[in-house]
Amino acid sequence: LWVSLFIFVSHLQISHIPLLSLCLSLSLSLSLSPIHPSSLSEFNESKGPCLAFRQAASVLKSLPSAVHCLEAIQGLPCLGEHTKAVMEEILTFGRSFKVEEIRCDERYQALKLFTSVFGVGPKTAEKWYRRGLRSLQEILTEPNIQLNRMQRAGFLYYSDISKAVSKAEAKALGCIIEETVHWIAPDAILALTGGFRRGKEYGHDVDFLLTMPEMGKEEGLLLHVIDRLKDQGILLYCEYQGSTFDVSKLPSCRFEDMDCFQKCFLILRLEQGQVEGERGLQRDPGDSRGWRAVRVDLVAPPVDCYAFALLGWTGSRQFGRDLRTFAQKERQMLLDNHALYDKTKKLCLLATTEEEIFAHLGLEYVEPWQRNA
Ligand code: 8DG
Ligand code: MN
Ligand code: MN
Repeated sequence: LWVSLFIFVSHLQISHIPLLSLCLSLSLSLSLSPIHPSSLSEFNESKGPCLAFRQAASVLKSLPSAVHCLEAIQGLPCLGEHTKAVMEEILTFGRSFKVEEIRCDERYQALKLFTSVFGVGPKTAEKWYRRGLRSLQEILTEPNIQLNRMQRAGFLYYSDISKAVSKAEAKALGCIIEETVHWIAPDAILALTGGFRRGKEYGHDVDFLLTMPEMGKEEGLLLHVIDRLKDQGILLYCEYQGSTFDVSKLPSCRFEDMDCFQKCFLILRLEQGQVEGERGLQRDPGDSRGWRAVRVDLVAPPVDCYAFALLGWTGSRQFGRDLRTFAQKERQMLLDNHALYDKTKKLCLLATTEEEIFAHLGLEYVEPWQRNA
């Protein structure tokens, strides 16, 4: 959401104001405030303001040139009254006062800060805010606060994992994961997913999908990989989730990007010497450690779901959302990370590649780099 709102305003090409935080505040504030009935009508169907802003950002992002006046966006879809009001303010005054007001809001600032910690979601952030806590230091020194394991790791590696991961760092991690996976199972199938598969220069983590060519063989793989990373001394944190996959529950009607695959959320230690272009370099003069902590996600679907999982985990979130909506509304099909179900034919359509999924949907293949909606 934040990124898309940033994109939304950045397409107005006004660079002298702190656009990112401006957008963050408006989006978060709107997402947290109860939706007034009158504002509901501004947004198609039951989508909240958050989703509406994301869609608006996506539309503006796809335009061939910058928007300099509101007339230029006439007739475009997904641009509601709220979006237009923000755009108008920015085009007229160079900034949005409503957004600035929210940006200065104490609650907004605290929630934004707290949720920036790995393992802290909106509920925990809200709880801490209600207890009068306002800074990370206060959280750490408050005796009555019990952090879970994930949050402790989040605080411990806070400065590293809140720094963007570069393409070179993602590549270096890709080599480590590939070596580890193939050392365990030479025939394992491994793919980079997430933002880096879409060609992004920076990301908040690095995502991978792994499976085995033979059904069921993937089951012990992920735990082996985790053990091997531990043996190499590079596993700083691991949150493992076993598979909750139940074939009898297909087709899924969840209609979101959650899935039941075996997965793990890791924090790995990446040596600077392993990153191309950074050999012998010291990224931060005050930092002589020579390594950084990086967030890595590994997902291990069974091979018959591989193409669907690849499509889902490649994202972007907005692209996935739009594709699922298209499947349902235009094709009467249910698409998720596991399968594609044809409601008319009452059967699951098989696919071993993403190309086949697009073909089932009657769409031309969309390359990963074109999925940055
Ligand atoms: P970033 O890391 O560069 O910030 O962006 P990203 O790579 O696009 O986002 P991500 O949060 O790492 O997630 C990668 C994609 O995976 C994203 O488009 C949404 C999708 N996805 C699923 N299921 C799940 C899930 O359970 N958790 C997360 N975090 N992402 C999921 O399909
Ligand atoms: Mn990612
Ligand atoms: Mn991820």
